[in-house]
Amino acid sequence: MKFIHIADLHLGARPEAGEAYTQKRPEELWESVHRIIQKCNEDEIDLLLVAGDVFHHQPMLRELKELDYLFSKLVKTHVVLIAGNHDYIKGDSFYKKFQWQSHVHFILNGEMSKLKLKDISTNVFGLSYQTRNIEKDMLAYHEPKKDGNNILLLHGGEEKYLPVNKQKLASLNYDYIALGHIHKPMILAENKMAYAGALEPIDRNDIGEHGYIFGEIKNQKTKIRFCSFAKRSYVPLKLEVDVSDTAAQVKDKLSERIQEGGIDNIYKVTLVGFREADMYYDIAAFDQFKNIVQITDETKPYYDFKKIMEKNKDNIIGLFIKELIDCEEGSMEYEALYQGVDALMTTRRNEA
Ligand SMILES: [Mn+2]
Repeated sequence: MKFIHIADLHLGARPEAGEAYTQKRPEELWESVHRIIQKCNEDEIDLLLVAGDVFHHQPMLRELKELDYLFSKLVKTHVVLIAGNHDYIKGDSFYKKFQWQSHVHFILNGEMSKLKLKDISTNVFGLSYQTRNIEKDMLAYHEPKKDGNNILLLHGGEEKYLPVNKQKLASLNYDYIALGHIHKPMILAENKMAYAGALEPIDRNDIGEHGYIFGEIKNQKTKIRFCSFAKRSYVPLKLEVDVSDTAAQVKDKLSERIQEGGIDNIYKVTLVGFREADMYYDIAAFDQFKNIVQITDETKPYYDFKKIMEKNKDNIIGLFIKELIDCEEGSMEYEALYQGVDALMTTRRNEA
């Protein structure tokens, strides 16, 4: 039995993705689901698990129709979905009465339920959020009966979002536990329990790779692995600036690094290192590919203490440096020297 486990599709979300991509991003979330469906067909997947937060908000009826249409392209794959905290089954939720195609199974129940898929001899256990939060651990931790493959589908696992005892969970005799809610993909128990992570990163904090979990249960043994699949990633990029760099040089260095990392990705840039004390960067101009969502300048002005001391023999700056210049680089005294000179030089620059 081959399965693909995805989670946190957040359809309907509008992730910030830089000037270049923000507009297309909502549609890309849908395209990714479409690509997963093609993948299911190519790899002859038996079961597609969707571990909650299918939609970013209460789904509209037309959105459910769109999704059901995409699922109609599946050739042999069953789909099992649950609602998470974002798309919980509100009183008037369209989820309640929606008629999915026969191979699409939405577990609407707020209590743990069992869905039997006879033709692939697999049971999927799960529940859907009926409210924005689930404060209590709702799991009974009873072992499923061994009448086929048993899979547990859950959304949450942290305070206010279905807190569960993960160790206890992993010790139960499920063949696989498919988790959603945490956007970072994480295998919590080898070949047993995993967060698929958001299929596509949804905001700038969803850094790193995103995709799905592929799994296979064969002779009562489960094997899983994470597969990278997202169209774009949020990439943290630390750029070391050299004291001899001009602003244009820094800009070129940054462009090079972004091209290496792929211009399709979205960047969170931090400039570090030392710059000339009177160097000025027009940070906005550094966003050449319009794919930077954050740029932080943590560079520090460089001071040649000896030179400054000699030029300031007769004033407080010179005297201050003289006091501390023999200290070891990296020591507390050195830090005091740097901070002191920086404060004095900044004051002087501002007065000039
Ligand atoms: Mn969630």
